[in-house]
Amino acid sequence: MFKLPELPYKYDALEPFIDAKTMEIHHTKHHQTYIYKLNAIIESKPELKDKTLEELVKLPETKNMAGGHSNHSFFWEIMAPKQEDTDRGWFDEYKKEFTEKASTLFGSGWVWFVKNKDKFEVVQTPLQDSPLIDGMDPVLGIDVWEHAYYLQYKWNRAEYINNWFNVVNWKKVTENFNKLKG
Ligand code: MN3
Repeated sequence: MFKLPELPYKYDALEPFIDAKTMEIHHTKHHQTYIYKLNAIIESKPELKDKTLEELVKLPETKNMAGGHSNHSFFWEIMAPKQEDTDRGWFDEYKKEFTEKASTLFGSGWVWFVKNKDKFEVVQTPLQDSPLIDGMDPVLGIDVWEHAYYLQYKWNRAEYINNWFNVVNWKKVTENFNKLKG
């Protein structure tokens, strides 16, 4: 049985860039619902009982709910209250493409900066598809489902994306990057 992980900060910690209400609903309703539904599927199919989350994101019958759980668990960890002056120069060459792909993704999904085989790249995934499905290792990723920003930003996804960079946990994602860079 999977359980909702606690956030490493308070719901209002990312204000003014992401409002407390959005964070609370996103965590306690959206993320929690993926977990409830994932657990229900597993309960109804004993053959899934011993699968890891990384395996479940790849299976047709669980990929939406397992991906929702996996993606959000990752997402909470790569955000943090605004930090001063963490070195993020390594991301400069990818930021424009990341922003473009996040702005133009049609419908609901995610945009990721990943290591894919031996190179780093920016990729979109539809709905709750996890980058792990294709064996990609995420460094950072943004949720561009409307539930991630609509209360505060309404239709203005571009403004959400721009502001979101202020609450990226640059210390953490720089660690991710350095680890994958090898
Ligand atoms: Mn979401």
